[in-house]
Amino acid sequence: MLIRINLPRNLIDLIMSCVSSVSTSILFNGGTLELFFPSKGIRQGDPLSPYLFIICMDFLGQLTEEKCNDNQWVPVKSSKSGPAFSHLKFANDLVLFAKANDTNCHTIKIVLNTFYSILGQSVSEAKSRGFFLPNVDRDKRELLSDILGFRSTPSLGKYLGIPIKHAEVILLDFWSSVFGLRVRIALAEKGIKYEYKEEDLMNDNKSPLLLEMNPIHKKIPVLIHNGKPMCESLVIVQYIDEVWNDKSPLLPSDPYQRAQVRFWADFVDTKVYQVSKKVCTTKGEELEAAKKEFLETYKILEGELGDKPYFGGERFGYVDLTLIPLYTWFYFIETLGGFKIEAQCSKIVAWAKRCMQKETITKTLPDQKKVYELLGQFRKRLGLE
Ligand SMILES: N[C@@H](CCC(=O)N[C@@H](CS)C(=O)NCC(=O)O)C(=O)O
Repeated sequence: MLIRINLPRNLIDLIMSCVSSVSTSILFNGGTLELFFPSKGIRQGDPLSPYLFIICMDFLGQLTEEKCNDNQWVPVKSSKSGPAFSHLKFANDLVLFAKANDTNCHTIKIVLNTFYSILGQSVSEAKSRGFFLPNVDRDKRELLSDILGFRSTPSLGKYLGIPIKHAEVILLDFWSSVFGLRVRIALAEKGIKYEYKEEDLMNDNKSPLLLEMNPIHKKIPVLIHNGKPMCESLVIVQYIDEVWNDKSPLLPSDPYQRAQVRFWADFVDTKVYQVSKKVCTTKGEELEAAKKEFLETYKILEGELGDKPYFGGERFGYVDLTLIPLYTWFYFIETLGGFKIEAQCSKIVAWAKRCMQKETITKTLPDQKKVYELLGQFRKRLGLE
């Protein structure tokens, strides 16, 4: 490599004599053992090693620049008129930047292979990751990750020990909202860090941010990703599943299966949620009728669940996520209605308990007793108590 970067012959000889003449001995019981010559030359910590490291990394920079000049590697720009950059290097932390296409990924692979073939070291695939911006779809990510030989990641993690804030996620929500909970479960399933902002819905004191981000419905949940807002829990969950698609898939990839799970999620919204609300907000005969309809609706869901552990089959999926927040109302509904859901819908209760064994669910769902108090307050406000 020293020849390849055109160092003068006498300097190369000097460096190589330092590298190859190194000897080591071990201190043992107060004395030194016999000298030996490490086959790989100098060790980490040797005064010469940082200089050699800088020369090597500079060579990698040269290889990268050559490819950028030949237009085989299109670097990334910080803004439309901003400077283009292809790499960030500090010590052994290396970040390469390129437009997400086949040519660029092939070039990166060639550059890394050239670098490592000359240095005699290979890239650690286990320690390397590909990070893609949200506009790169799932298929393309997979294709490009295959070319690079690295797995893709939704987070760049830390650079020089400092977390890289590449995607800002903010959630406007209300602690017990069955709609907001869907989004929080999806974020937990995907392991996404986000800023949670509680809205004061009880006093109808919505924040200016909520009114600006959801001017149509003025409702939570609203997810703001890199400054861009989106509304409606089921829309948000699908967005999360598409953008952070390398972990815990929520919707199936088959179009027909996707249509099916969307149907059942819609059923939860239009039927299960509505009938649960009816139970919570009625009394007397109306309540009795609502209870009956409630159990009938859950019976339909039990039919869809069949013998599967989850609506998603073997895995917790989109329909499970859509429905499980309503489980937080069960204690209130049972107490109010004076009946046990489990007595008639044991499959649903078993399913809910199964979901509750997942950390992402238990850590997200509020305590049923707290929800009980809140729903009781609602009933009082409605003049039902
Ligand atoms: N269909 C919407 C429903 C959202 C919704 O009803 N949010 C309620 C809280 S649970 C809300 O913001 N209510 C305030 C209001 O109606 O002013 C979704 O799925 O996100």
